[in-house]
Amino acid sequence: MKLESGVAMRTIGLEEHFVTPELVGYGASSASIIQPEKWREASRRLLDLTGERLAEMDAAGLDTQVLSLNAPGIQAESDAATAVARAAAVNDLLASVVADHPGRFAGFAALPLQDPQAAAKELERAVSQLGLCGALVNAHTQGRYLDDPALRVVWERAEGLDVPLYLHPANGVGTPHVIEGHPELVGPMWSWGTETATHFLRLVFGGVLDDFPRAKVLLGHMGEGLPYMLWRLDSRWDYHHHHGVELALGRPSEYVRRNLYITTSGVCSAPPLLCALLALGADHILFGTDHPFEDMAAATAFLRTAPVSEADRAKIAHLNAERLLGL
Ligand code: GRE
Ligand code: ZN
Repeated sequence: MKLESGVAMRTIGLEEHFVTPELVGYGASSASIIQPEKWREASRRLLDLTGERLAEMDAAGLDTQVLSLNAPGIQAESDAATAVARAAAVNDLLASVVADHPGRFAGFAALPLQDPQAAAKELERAVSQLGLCGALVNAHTQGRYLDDPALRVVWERAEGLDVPLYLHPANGVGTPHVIEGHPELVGPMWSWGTETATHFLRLVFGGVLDDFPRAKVLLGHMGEGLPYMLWRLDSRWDYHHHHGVELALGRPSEYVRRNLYITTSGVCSAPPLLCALLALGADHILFGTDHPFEDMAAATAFLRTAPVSEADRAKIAHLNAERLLGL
């Protein structure tokens, strides 16, 4: 994108969704929570990979999209063998799109977590052979979150390959009692954020980040509220019953600062960005647009004009992504 000064700054978006004709059915749960005409439009744009999308990227000044399958994606498949086959196929497709458009696209793999060993192998193949730069996981997989002991093998592989796992929201299992009778609270406006922040906290309190201290976790939507909560997490952890849980680092905020990287996806607002900068530091904040659910040009305009230093803007726009994803 072009800065106010006229200087060009490479810009990389990390939450940039797509879907394929074979996999559109998995999006049914998202379809039910969006206004029908908005969903029709989003569905059309999700299916476009290199037409209108590239033109929109050019217009918005977005150089590179790190593509990911739209939520809930492969996670919604109930048959493990089908999940394994479809994840491999969609990762192959991603690799070919990336190869055909040098510099314009990178990709996060889809993982068939229904079969943990196969998911670990697919992550290895996606990174080592296909050149993808990590994986994106949409909330639970058939009720299982990433702190499940069976999924340690996936963290072991991610840590070994030094690639991040991006935890993206999706509908939870069932409806929390507090939300019952309020379906308008289900979705990206509210429940997805608490669901996904909680997913990260399961990794902290479930011991994943003690077992894999070099694991790198990405959250979108400015960290799903976590940067705002650090002091309170620590103060109340020091006060309340631990139920036998021990944290090697002592306090929950230590894991957020060490293992968490966040993106600006879907949040074009200075106060939460400044909070995240103060809470996590500029090295842990990356750019994302949440295409096609948010306006790409509005996202780059926000990045271009956000009240941060030019050094921090460069980290958020591209330097952190280049380092974290090896771009
Ligand atoms: C998103 O990724 O943010 C998203 C969806 C589906 C509907 C709305 C939305 O995946 O914001
Ligand atoms: Zn998204």
